[in-house]
Amino acid sequence: MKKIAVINDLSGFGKCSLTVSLPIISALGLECNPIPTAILSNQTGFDSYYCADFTENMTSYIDVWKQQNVKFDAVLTGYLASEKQVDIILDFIDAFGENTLVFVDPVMADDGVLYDTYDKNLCEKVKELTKKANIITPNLTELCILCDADYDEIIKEKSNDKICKLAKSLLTDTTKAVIVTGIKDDKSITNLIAYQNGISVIKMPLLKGSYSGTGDIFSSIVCGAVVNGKSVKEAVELATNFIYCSIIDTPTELDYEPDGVNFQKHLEMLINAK
Ligand code: PXL
Repeated sequence: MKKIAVINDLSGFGKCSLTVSLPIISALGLECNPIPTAILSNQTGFDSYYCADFTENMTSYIDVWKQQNVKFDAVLTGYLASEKQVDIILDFIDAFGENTLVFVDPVMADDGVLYDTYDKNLCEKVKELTKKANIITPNLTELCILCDADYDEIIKEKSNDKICKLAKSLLTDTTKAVIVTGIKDDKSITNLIAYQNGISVIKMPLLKGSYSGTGDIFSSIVCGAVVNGKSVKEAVELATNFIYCSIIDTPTELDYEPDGVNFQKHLEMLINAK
């Protein structure tokens, strides 16, 4: 069975990070091998949380995998708890990275605001990590951080051309696709894929509110579907549809739903996509 090493946190509530990667990657018929970056009572968007940083344990954990000679078809990274974790991940990619696709979700911020445990220095390290990635999946805020662009200006201008230029500026010989998520206008939400030789635009009707974990669901589906042989565009279409159906299934009165989306009954969509 193909394997994906997922380096992300384990949050008890919030339907995000490893608690979504495990069922989603499994539903896609793949083995999800987790490396926790932190263990939290719940994700940091709740009023309070407890976070146990796993940095000091990660190397011993990975060393055992090195001795076991395992191979991965892909590595997917997400939420990081310290700058040192980037060095640990870079070493992991060097050790396991031959013929392994590297997906970096540069988790740092959303809606123009950094997540609670992120600061400028950690963002600089995330930038370093994205340079090793074959595919990156920033939301619009994270794209602006990666490109040193002004988020407020980008939101005001609402220019897909400008967003596209920023995304293309991150393409390299290593980074073959930049997928920018969550570009909103009055009626729709767009995911834009920038490749060396063009772009693809995947649109969905805009639904009210924002939800924890949708970025993690997105990166898990895109990574798993690409490992299963789908094109990046097909993978993004699958992820976009899955999230749309899951949000519709999540009744909330809140502008921001920290408990995430009810994705469970839609896993069938992923099982059948194999
Ligand atoms: O989904 C992003 C994310 C992942 N993990 C943790 C978070 C967040 C966003 O707030 O707090 C712990």
